[in-house]
Parts: sequence; C-alpha cells; structure tokens
Amino acid sequence: MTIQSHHRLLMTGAAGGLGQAMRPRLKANCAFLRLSDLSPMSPAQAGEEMVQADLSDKAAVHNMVADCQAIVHFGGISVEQPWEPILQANIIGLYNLYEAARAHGVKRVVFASSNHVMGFYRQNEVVDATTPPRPDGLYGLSKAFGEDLSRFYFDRYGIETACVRIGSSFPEPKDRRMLATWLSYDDLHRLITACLTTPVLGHSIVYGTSDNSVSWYDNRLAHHIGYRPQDSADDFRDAVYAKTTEPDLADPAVQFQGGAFVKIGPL
Ligand code: NAI
Ligand code: 15L
Repeated sequence: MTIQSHHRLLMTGAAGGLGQAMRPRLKANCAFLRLSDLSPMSPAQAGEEMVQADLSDKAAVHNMVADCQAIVHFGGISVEQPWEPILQANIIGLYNLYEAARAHGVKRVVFASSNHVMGFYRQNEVVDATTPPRPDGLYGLSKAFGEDLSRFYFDRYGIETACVRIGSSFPEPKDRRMLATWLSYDDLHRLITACLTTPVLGHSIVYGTSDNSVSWYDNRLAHHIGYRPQDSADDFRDAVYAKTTEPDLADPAVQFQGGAFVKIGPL
C-alpha cells in the first residue's frame, strides 16, 4: 500500500514533541511536507518547507495553509494552562485553521484531540465515540470545542476530520496510568496514515492508543479508518510496576481517566 496520499501535507506543531517525532515519518506520506510552529524549528531538509506562524494570526494561518491538500494539526497548547493562551491557540487558532482550510480547498484534517476530552470518566468505565464528553479542564474543554468545530466544518463544508483522542504519546509509558493510555510513535504514525488514506473518513472520533491490554477506550466505531496498532504498553508493564508505588485508590488522579489533570487548577 502506498502511503503517499497527498502532494503537499501541512503539519503544525512541528517544534513540539509529537511534531519532531512525526516529521521524519510523515515525509513518506507526501511529496512536500510543510512544517509550521510558533517556535523555531530545525532547518528545512529536502522535501520540506517551513512556515513560522502563530495560530492566532489569521493572515499567517492562511499563508501557512495555502497550496496544501491535507493537514495534520498538532499545534497549540498541549496541557492545562490559563484560559488566555488556550483561547488564543486552541479556540481562535483552530477557527483560523478551519477557515483557511475552507478558503484554500483543504478536504482532510487530522486533528490532535486528547483523552482529556473524556477525563472525568472513571478508569473502570469504557468510553466510545458516542459517549458524551466530560472534559477535565480548560485544555480538555478546548479540545472538545475543536471536535465540535470540525464537525460543523464537515457538515457544512464537507471537510473531513479525524479527531484523534491521543492518550499518552511518548517514547515509553512513564507510569501505571500510561499502561492504558500509551501510544507509541510508530503507532501514531500508523494511525495518522490510516486517517489520511482511508477512502471515506467523514467526521470521525478515534482513540489514539497502542494495543494495550488494559484500556478504557472502545474504537469499534472507528473501524472504517483501518487503524491496526502494532505496539503495546504491556511490554513495559514489569518495568513500570518496579519503578512506581502502589496507587492510592482514594486519589482522584487514580480514579479518573484524566489522571492528575483532574486536580489541576484553577491556574
Ligand atoms: P507540544 O506542546 O510539545 O507541542 C505543541 C506545539 O505547538 C509547540 O511546538 C508549540 O510551540 C506550538 N504552539 C503552541 N501555541 C501555538 C500557537 N499559538 N501558534 C502556533 N504554534 C503553537 O505538544 P505535543 O506533545 O507535541 O502534542 C502535540 C498535539 O497533540 C497537541 O495538540 C496536544 O494537545 C496533542 N496531544 C498530545 C498528547 C501526547 O501524549 N503527546 C496527548 C493528547 C493530545
Ligand atoms: C495530553 O493531552 C497531553 O498533551 C500530554 O502531554 C499528556 O499529558 C497526555 O495528555 C496524557 O494524558 O498523558
């Protein structure tokens, strides 16, 4: 299967953790990879283009999106923060991105949503794409807004979006919660590739985790995307148990899916 589905692919958030991890991988998905971030990025290599831009700057976002056929959107505030930066990057910034997508004819977006849209469900509950959101903070709330905004742009303008509710995507799981939420970088790339290549994406919600035995996410309603994880947090279980202490079951960070995020704030 060829994974090069689009001529020019835009990836925002290129200076961040996932942006840096996906940058070399996503070059296989396109002829030209356009990279964007507010922060400085390492210099362009063959097949790459760089556009430094603030998502809250409408004109800059239009310039960033022009001539691209699809977008992988990682840019924005990625943890709980005060309202003002979240408003600028994740609310106004996302509106600017979709308006630019509409204006420039972009038809497919992979939106990095978050497990924190669902953070106030308990770790013994299973959630799917139809379960009502229960964000665990302003950050999770901004991702829920992004999911609704992208649904509107699909219903009204036909722009397809995969809202990927990423669990915890890091080189390896850091704690016991991440044995359920972990998503390897290679599986994230597999998931993005599936979102970019599936014939009909529509507006879809998909949980982004590896093939972890312990899970509170049901991806049954995302089968049409064709994502098959190949890694598993299970391989790290013994090491994580050895370096972490017995969980306090009375602690909300242990009870709820959002972990420590449910206790943050107000900031
Ligand atoms: P990160 O914080 O390392 O990267 C985010 C990037 O966005 C940064 O390079 C930052 O400079 C850029 N950015 C922030 N505000 C901006 C603005 N106003 N204009 C332009 N760029 C701006 O986050 P990470 O871990 O790489 O996550 C990427 C995306 O995936 C984020 O949207 C995050 O919410 C989402 N996500 C990540 C998870 C993970 O486990 N890494 C889990 C769930 C969601
Ligand atoms: C997220 O949404 C964050 O972007 C990431 O840094 C992690 O905190 C992750 O969730 C998580 O829940 O582990």
